Amino acid sequence: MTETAITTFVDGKSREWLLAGELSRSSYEAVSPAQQLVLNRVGKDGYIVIRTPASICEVLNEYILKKVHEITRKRLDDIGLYHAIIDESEHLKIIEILRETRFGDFDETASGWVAEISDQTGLRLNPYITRLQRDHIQIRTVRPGLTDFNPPHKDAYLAIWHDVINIWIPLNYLGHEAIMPLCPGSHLWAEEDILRTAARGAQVGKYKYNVPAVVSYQGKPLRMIRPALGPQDCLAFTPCLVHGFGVNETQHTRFALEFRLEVIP
Ligand SMILES: O=C(O)CCC(=O)C(=O)O
Ligand SMILES: [Fe+2]
Repeated sequence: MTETAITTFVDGKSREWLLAGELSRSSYEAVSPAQQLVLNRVGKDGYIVIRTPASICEVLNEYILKKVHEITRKRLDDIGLYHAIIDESEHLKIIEILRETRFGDFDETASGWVAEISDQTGLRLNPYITRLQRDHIQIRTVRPGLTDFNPPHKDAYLAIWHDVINIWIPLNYLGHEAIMPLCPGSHLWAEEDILRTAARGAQVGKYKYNVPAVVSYQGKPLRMIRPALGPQDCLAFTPCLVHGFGVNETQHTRFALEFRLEVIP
């Protein structure tokens, strides 16, 4: 497989990474009526900062500590210290299990979160994603100094995400250096100016990704920024926005929650 050295900027600082996968110019079908509602809401940047719904961080911190204990019998008080006590084989088991998290694990509390996000975005939202035939609530773990993060991507290249809004929530706020990077306005880029892999066509290190990796725009490296988020904030963004490459430049493990909500036209 072809391996290409890619340069990506985050807040003006360049980083090199190796991508295994074939690259070609992008194309994309027309946005769905549901996605059009998201685009109307997120404006020219493609994302908005909203307040994190009450109790999410608390409930999810508890949930992670409990799962880590169930799987490894190790007791952790602060999820930020995860990397210091969990070894690689335990980590692989943990992420496998965390991948199976569902809204149902949080009962009625999760409906309250959806209602708060509906209120703040002014969109009618439903956790059940018709094209996926289930809900999507995913805990992402990025240990400091490791390549646990996904490559820059647009989730909307996968049809299952055509009708959703993405919500990204830091579960342990570690300041600016742990916020997920994105390219403001990239949802408006002409597709033929984007170079990317196909679905299931990207491998970075030992990880393979379903979502296509985006590597350049108009023949130039991506210039990503970490948006300004305070401790009580989260991001609501269109899946057509280029984001990811969440290098963790802190000394702690960064846990974030991503969930996707279907937009009802
Ligand atoms: O947490 C990250 O760095 C990536 C999250 C992501 O790709 C998403 O929320 O869609
Ligand atoms: Fe994503």
